[in-house]
Amino acid sequence: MFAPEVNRIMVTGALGQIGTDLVDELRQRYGNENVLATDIRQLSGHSGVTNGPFELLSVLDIDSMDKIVKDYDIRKIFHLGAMLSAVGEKKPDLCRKINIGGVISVLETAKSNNLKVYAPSSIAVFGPEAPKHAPQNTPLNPTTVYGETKVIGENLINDYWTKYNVDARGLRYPGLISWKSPAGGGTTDYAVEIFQAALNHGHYDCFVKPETRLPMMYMDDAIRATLELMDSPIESIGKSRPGYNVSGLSFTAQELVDAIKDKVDGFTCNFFPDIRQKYADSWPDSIDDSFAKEDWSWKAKYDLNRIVDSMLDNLSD
Ligand code: AKB
Repeated sequence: MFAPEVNRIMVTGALGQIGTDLVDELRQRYGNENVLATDIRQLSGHSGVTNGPFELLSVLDIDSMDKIVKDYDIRKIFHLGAMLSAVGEKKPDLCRKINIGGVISVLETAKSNNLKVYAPSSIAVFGPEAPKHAPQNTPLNPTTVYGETKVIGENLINDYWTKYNVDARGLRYPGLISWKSPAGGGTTDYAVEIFQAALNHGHYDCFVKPETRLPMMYMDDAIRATLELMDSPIESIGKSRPGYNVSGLSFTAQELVDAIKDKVDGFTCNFFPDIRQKYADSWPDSIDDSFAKEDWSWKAKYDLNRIVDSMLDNLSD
């Protein structure tokens, strides 16, 4: 079934926004049959990961995870199964359970099967007291439950590395903009939804204020950052291993609207801030990623114009 010489990879949360793009890239690099997509949702004909193996898997079901890892001879896990901020604040108990429990399942499975792990963190680890240009090292006092789960996830990665030598790594993802799969349940989702709305309706009702500035990144950059981090030799990975700051760009909601208006004739946007404004306000405006630059030579490629062009092109096809 598999090519024997390749390190087989498993992705959790493979049907989500990041998973869809990551599985695609991994399968192009290593062959469809060497990348196992898993998700708690059933694979449908519409999802982007139908071209290779798939297993239904709850990230809380550690026995099934262990069995699948053994059955498929998995050597590396990319753990993307998680709940995002907006949904997480509505269901805090479930958010803690899935986000913390999922990381524990993956780290335990990695410990007993000697696997390498990627488990992402987020800019949500920062709280309102952190500097607005967020440094790598600053006290982490998030005010969202989602942010708390990401801080705990980073601590768990550190723990399993120092105590059990599990080579797990993570990035603090900013808001991610992509077209292959819709975003869902996050605060930064407006920066994705707006493109589809602009093309389909010429109008978007935005749920944050026009002056809201957040760190953002195009998915191509995020996938490249993920794989560059994971492919870096262990000696180059420093103390930031559980959550490297990675910067793409930073813009306000109004700046995004203006950039889309330049390309979509007649596009209009109204602003009706809701509860997600509060989560956005608690996060930094931009990110200092000098540790990622120094340790493994990180550099983003996409600016706002390039993102807008690429999003509109791909969504119009
Ligand atoms: C969210 O909005 O919840 C995520 C994140 C910043 O981690 N995109």
